[in-house]
Amino acid sequence: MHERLLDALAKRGALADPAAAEYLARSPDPVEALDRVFARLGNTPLVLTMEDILSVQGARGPPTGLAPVVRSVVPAVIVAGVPPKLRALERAKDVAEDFSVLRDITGKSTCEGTLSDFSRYFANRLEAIGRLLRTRRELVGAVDIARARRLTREVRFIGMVADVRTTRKGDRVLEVEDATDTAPVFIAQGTDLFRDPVLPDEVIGVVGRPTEKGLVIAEQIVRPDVPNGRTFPTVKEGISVAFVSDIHVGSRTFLGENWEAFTRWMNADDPVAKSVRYLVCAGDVVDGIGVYPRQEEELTIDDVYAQYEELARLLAAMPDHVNVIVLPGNHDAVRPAEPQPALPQNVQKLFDSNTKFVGNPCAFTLHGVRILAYHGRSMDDFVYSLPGMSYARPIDTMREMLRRRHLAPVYGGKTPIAPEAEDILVIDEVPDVFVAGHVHAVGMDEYKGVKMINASAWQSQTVYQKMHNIEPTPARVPILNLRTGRGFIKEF
Ligand code: D5M
Ligand code: ZN
Ligand code: FE
Repeated sequence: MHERLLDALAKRGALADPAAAEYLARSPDPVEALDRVFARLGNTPLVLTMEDILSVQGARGPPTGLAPVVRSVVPAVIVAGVPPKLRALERAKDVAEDFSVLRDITGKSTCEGTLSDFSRYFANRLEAIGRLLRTRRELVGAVDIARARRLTREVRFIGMVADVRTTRKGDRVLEVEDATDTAPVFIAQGTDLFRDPVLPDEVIGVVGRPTEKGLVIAEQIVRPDVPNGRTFPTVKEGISVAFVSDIHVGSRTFLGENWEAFTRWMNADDPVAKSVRYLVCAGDVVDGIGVYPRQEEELTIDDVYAQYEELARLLAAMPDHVNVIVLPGNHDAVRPAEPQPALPQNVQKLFDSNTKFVGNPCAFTLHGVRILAYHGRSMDDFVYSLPGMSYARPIDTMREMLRRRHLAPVYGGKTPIAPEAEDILVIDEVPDVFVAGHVHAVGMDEYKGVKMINASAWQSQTVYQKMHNIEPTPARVPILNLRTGRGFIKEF
């Protein structure tokens, strides 16, 4: 949505449904248009709807500056700034816990990092994503690469991208590999295919024409993607889930006062706050020690256990009926290689029983809603490797992960990956909600029925971020109502 419009809505403690938001965003000056609607409405509604806008346009016709009505083709997406209708809310303390872990490496890690571990890992990735690709209409009749190389008609095959290179003329060649052979796949510059770059180690489907020289000219690159037509599950409990990330307790730049404001709100007599039954913490819950050079200069708590103790104290101040789900990130006290197991017992024992510890990534359900939580380290690789990606727009990289059905496709980049027997970084089942953090920017959107949330941070701009021009949007909490599937972002 229009950023200034979002800000203006937030400043009024407000709220617009998707159609109204899109309608306003299309006017030449959305903020002015919003102000005019509010002025004519008299009092600010909880949720500004299209009906509200139409009602103030009345017989006098549209207020100048407002674009003609455009029927929204956007499905009921989550729109930042839209708290749920009151009747959708229930008191969380009256609702029993319903949480179960579906997929998590904790206690199941087997890899030792040997060469055979690596070949087994990549074979598993190829197999798992290959299985998803084989259901695609475009790949019916796909053959293995050894066979494809002997054919002269149009070929279809599935493989892992072993290499991406640019020719002297500026075209692109992918080396695509399966267990039988490797094929060079040619993508001409200036084509639509060229504008949708392929990452190293992605698993893709190729539809193309072999040339006499042994190249395959790509006609289509097929991604496993998310199937169309997904809908949010039906949940009878009107409870909410709040998402936070990157608390970085122990850092000088930890935003303690904002966190306190969040805690106060959670304990306040607010219908939305009272509906929050779960708090998901998507990693980097403390700043850690020795994570980057000279980190000690930026710490207020220079002992990692003391950092977790402080976090435990902060979480204990949340209402008793709020269950907290904590996954680790790259600053936390577990192995950095992904998938990361849950924080160790000696850390867990510092917390009360309302706090549950899971691995990174972790797929779990809350009241039947499938949630995929991932700290998001691989966003560093996406921003580095994919033109158009930015630290300020994590949602874009999350969409790219969903299209590729993999959380961290690039091996050997900034994201350390452990070669486990099963590649659980593969998004095998499409989640209803996909949450990440890491880049300290808030975001909420929807892609083919999957709600995507980036959970902001509780750390102001660090020295590193200042040097790299990364502008965080901290102290914002995306909150999702499980009954309506709608979310909004609350700023503290
Ligand atoms: O990372 C917070 C943000 O800062 C995220 O956008 C990555 C960026 N960052 C911070 N440190 C580094 C290094 N050393 N390399 C690359 N990118 C970095 P967080 O992990 O939460 O501190
Ligand atoms: Zn962080
Ligand atoms: Fe991080």
